[in-house]
Amino acid sequence: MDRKEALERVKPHLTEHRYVHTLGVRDTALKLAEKEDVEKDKVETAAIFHDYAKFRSKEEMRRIIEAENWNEQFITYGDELLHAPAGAYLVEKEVGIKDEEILSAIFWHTTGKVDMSPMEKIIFLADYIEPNRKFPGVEETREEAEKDMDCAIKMALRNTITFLLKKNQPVFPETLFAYNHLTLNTNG
Ligand code: DGI
Ligand code: FE
Ligand code: FE
Repeated sequence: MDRKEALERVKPHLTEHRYVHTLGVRDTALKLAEKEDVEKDKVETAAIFHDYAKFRSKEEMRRIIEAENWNEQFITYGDELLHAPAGAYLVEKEVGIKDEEILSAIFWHTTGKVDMSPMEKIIFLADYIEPNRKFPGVEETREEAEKDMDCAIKMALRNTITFLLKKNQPVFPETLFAYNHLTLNTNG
């Protein structure tokens, strides 16, 4: 599928705001990909479809996660988590994308995980730092992303965990594991 078709496929599923965000993730992911050993076409496809399920009903997304026997913590740790695994499923079934690297990058884009592949890292980080993102700490993370992708991911995870703690929300275990792992294994 070429870029134009991919954008046409995703657009009806998103609001204007979310579509603009998606274009930002696409541009940022391609920039991050320049320094990594990854297939640029695949990075672009993963970025374009990463929020494909964002506006599906929670019931539909929960049903998918249950039926696939995926970690039930995706259901119990907060509704914002649903669209990542549900998105990987729907992109495969409805759009016909079968590439495991792409699907996995979509699956983990919200929570992150330990030992992410270059593709997973790029999508996770691009989602956090794309130019339309405005939250506190994002500028620092953007600057770090130009120097050291792992350190930037660690900062993004730390910011997200801090945000969740302030709002009295639970933190998905894999997010904490990813943060710990990077804190123990990166400098800066
Ligand atoms: O879909 P986007 O808005 O582009 O971004 P996203 O997929 O990273 O989702 C962001 C939301 O997900 C935000 O409300 C915080 C939430 N989130 C991220 N990591 C965790 C989390 N929520 C919980 N409960 N636990 C997490 O580890
Ligand atoms: Fe998302
Ligand atoms: Fe996103």
